[in-house]
Formats: sequence, C-alpha cells, structure tokens
Amino acid sequence: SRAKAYDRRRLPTTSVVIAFYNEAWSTLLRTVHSVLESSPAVLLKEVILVDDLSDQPYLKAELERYALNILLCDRISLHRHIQDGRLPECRAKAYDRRRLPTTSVVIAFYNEAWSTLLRTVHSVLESSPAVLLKEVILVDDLSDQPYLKAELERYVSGLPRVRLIRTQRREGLVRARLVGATFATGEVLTFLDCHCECVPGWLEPLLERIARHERAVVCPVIDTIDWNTFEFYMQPGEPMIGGFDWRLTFQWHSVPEYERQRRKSKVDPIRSPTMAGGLFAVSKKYFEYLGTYDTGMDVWGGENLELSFRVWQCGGILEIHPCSHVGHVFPKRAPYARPNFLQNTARAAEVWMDEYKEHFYNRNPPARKENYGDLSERKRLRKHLGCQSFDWYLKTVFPSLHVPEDRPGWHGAIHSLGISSECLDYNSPEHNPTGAHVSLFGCHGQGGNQFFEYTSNLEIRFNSVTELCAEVPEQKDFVGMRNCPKDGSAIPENIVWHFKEDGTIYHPHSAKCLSAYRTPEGRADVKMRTCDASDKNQLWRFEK
Ligand code: UD2
Ligand code: MN
Repeated sequence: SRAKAYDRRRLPTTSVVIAFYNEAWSTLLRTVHSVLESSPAVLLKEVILVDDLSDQPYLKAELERYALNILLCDRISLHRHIQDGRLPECRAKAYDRRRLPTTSVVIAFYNEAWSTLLRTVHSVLESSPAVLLKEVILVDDLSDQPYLKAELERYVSGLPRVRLIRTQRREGLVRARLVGATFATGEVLTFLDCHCECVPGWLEPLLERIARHERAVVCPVIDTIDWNTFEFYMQPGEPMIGGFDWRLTFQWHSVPEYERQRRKSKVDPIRSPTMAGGLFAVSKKYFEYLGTYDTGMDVWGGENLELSFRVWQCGGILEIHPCSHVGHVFPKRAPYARPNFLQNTARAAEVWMDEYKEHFYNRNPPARKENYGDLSERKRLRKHLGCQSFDWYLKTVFPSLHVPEDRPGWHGAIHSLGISSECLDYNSPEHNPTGAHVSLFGCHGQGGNQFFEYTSNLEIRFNSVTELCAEVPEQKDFVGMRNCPKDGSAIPENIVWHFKEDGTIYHPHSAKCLSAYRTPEGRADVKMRTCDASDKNQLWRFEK
C-alpha cells in the first residue's frame, strides 16, 4: 500500500464532517489536527465540526477561541494550496536553485487569529524550496491571546525550521521585525505579514533579483485574500505599484508609461516609488548597510514610506516582481489600535522630505504638534550614506506625482461667513472618489476632508487619495469633483473658480456663486446661486 502513488490532481476533493457531543478536548482536537496534517492539501476542502449542543463549558468559547478559524468559521485547511495562476512566462522560467541566495522569512504578529497565522507559516513552508528557506522566524510582539501561548509553542515545535521568538514588551512592528532579523541566518531577509499565503514559485524571483542586484529591495505582487470568504483573488496581469498622497497615506496606482517603455519584457521587475510595507525581500547585508529601520517608530504606520524614500534616495532600487505573488488578508478591522501613524510619519517626513514636508503638515495640522522624538541618529545616517534630496526623488523616481503649490493663504479649510463655524467638506467615498458632493460640516481643524487648495490655475483641489478638482456639472447647482487634468495639459473651463476680493467664490462657466444654505431638515449645505455679494451666505474665507 505504501508504495502506491496517486495522481492527486485526478482525485475528487473531500469535506470531512465530524459531529460531536460532549467529547473530551484532547481527543476531539487530536482528531481535527490529525485530519489536517495527514491529508494532502489539494484533496481536503475543509473540516466541518458540528457541535450537537454540547454542554461542557470547554466546548464553548474556549473551543471557538482555540481554533477561531480552523474549526468553526473558515474551515479552510491550514495547508490549502493556492493555484499557480501567474503569467505563463513566469511559470515557464526555470531557476538554478543552487545559485540563489538563501533566505530567512520573518513574520511579526500581534494577536493574530490562529488559522491565518498558521496558514501563513504552512504556506511558506510548503511553497518554498527547502534549499532556499533557512528558517521561518515568528516574532510574537507580546500578544495577550491565550491560544498564542503554550498552545502555539506546542504546535510550532512540531514544525521543521520554524522558530518562535517572543518580545519582552510590545515593540510595534518595526522593532519586532528587527528582533526577528537578528536571529536570521539566511543571506536574504524576507518579511511577511502574519496573514499571508504564497503562490507557488513566489520565492525564486525575489531571490534571483537580489542575487543579480544587491541593492534591490523587491516586493511580491500583493494579491487579495477576502477577509470574509478567504477567497484568493489572483491578479496575474500588470500589477499596481506603490505611491502616496500628500497626507503621506500609501496609495496604489498604475504603472506609468515611462516605466512601461523602460521594461523590455512583462516579467521584468517594475520600479515602484514606494512599497506597501509588509511584504519584501532584501539582502541582509544591504539592509544593515542602509540602516535597517527607524527604531523610533511604534506600533504601526509610516515605516513603509520611510524605507521607500531611504532606499531610493540612498542609491538602492525598489521593485515589484510580477512573477512573485503573495496573498494578504486585508481585514475589515485590525486586531489592535493604531495610534502612531502621524508620529511615525512625521519622523519619515522630517528626515527624508526636506522642504516638501510642509505639504504633509498642511494636510495634517495635528502632526505639527506630534512629539516625534530624537532624530539625530537618522539624520546622521542620511548624511553618512550621502543620500539624494527629496526633490531629486520626486523628479527622478516619481515624476508622475503632482506636487501641490500650497501658496500661502490659499490652502486649508474654507470657512463660511454666513453659517459660522461651518467649513467646506468633501467626504470621498472609498471606492468611488468622485461620487460625492461638496458640502458643509463643522470646522474641525484636522485637515482631512476639509483641506482644499486653490491653485494658480484657479482650480479648487481636494487632494487626498488622488487629485480631485471641484466642478459644477452642466445644468446642476451642486459642487461635485472630477479627476484633475494631468500636469501641463489644458484646464477645462468647468473647474475654474475665482476667489474674488469681495469674499465670493465665483464659477465663471455657470456664472454662479457658491452659497451656504440650510436644508429643510436644518442641515448646513452648499449650492450654486446667482451672485450677490451682499448675501453673507456667499462669503468665504481660507483659514489663516
Ligand atoms: C500595511 C502593511 C504592513 C505595514 C503597515 C504600515 C502590507 C500588506 N501590509 O498594513 O506590513 O507596513 O502597512 O505600518 O503591505 N504587528 C506587530 N506589532 C504591532 C503591530 C503589528 O507585530 O504592534 C504585526 C502584525 O501582526 C502584522 C504586521 O505587523 O503581521 C503588519 O500589521 P498589519 O497587518 O496590521 O498591517 P496592514 O497590513 O494593515
Ligand atoms: Mn497585514
């Protein structure tokens, strides 16, 4: 029997159904683990546990917590296999594995669900060639979930090449990853988030690129794993690359034409101005030379742009490899609070952005008050490495990014004089940036939805996520948004506005003025009206 080989792809898949009533903890869980661990991933669709209304207390919350996902909610094998849906050119490429550098995969986690965490680990183990994978280093950033204590230790001790390290205090993802890196014995560090699944063949392209170019920091394409159904959405075609808006929020955008021209084939790595942050490979030696991470950053946020700017400005190159795909769960809600984004981002802006940091502060007034701590060491690093200016970065690496003018007195919140304490506000819908109207909302002084910029092209720009320009649609009396014209191209009449001396905001194309009013329900709003400078509702003022 043992000698018989099966062609697994020709066999049907199965769901294992296990009903139980008041079963002992260990026999029940041993059954589940035994099924998971002895069944080929391609054949086992799921394990469905049916609790027939047991009344033992340990089979309630504790069972749910223990397995969170393996058991009841997602029932998806910890060993599921992701189809290799990459471009045929990627699938066809053969690598001489003995010539590639080895890697250590570092995964920091904080209070992650059992199944997403373990599925990440199994996925790395099962989709990486053994000769290339030195070890998987799990760094527990002082989680407080009970199932991540002894239970996890026991589980992981049975896995080859997996190390579990615990931090002594909550370090945040930057320092947690660095703790992990100190244990790494591979030549390349590969960082992953703790809720990822790798597509077969993900590792070789990253390592090969670094073998060829030591200063390359290479990211896989990040595919989406649905947080609810855990469906894997593979996008084999041209991936999006990383950018940012001037609040310094990371944004995806399409590959610009100049980069398409530069690449000779669709399997060449794509230069990316920034990285999303979680998933990348870098030569350990080069990462150290480059000053690893800014260890003054806490919990979450900012470190991805900081590293991106540093790589480019200091002589490295940041790329996305279209032949390397890793899925990532973008959860509806993170399992922890994220209060440090502004503080971390201010550190990045202070060290790397020179005079351009003002655009960030203008859009995040509270960031000016953040106590971002000591930066002398990071500034010394920049000097020591002889890095380029941010101006160089924008012109050379990210010429497609629109740079705001932020002319003094012409940006910020626009206050209504008619309905005092109300400001113009645009609440951009998440997946349809132009899908709302400009309205009024109590002035909050936080920038964000109330940050507008009046440009020398006479546009009123709302520039978070993407560059939007205020317009009045034909025959309408409300103010909408459309995508601004690209820098240097013609300005459509419809987005031209005059801020007049008398305090009115005039829209020549419709020959009307912006006016505050109250809706029948008593809500403050704006509409376009026939101009009348004696009507206080038509008077506006940019904040000082
Ligand atoms: C994105 C990045 C993430 C990071 C972040 C900005 C991707 C796919 N994800 O957010 O890697 O760059 O932007 O900071 O590019 N963690 C800790 N300790 C903490 C907080 C988090 O170990 O105090 C771990 C966490 O469990 C996870 C990783 O750090 O493994 C990243 O956190 P995330 O998944 O909540 O971040 P994400 O994907 O929303
Ligand atoms: Mn993540």
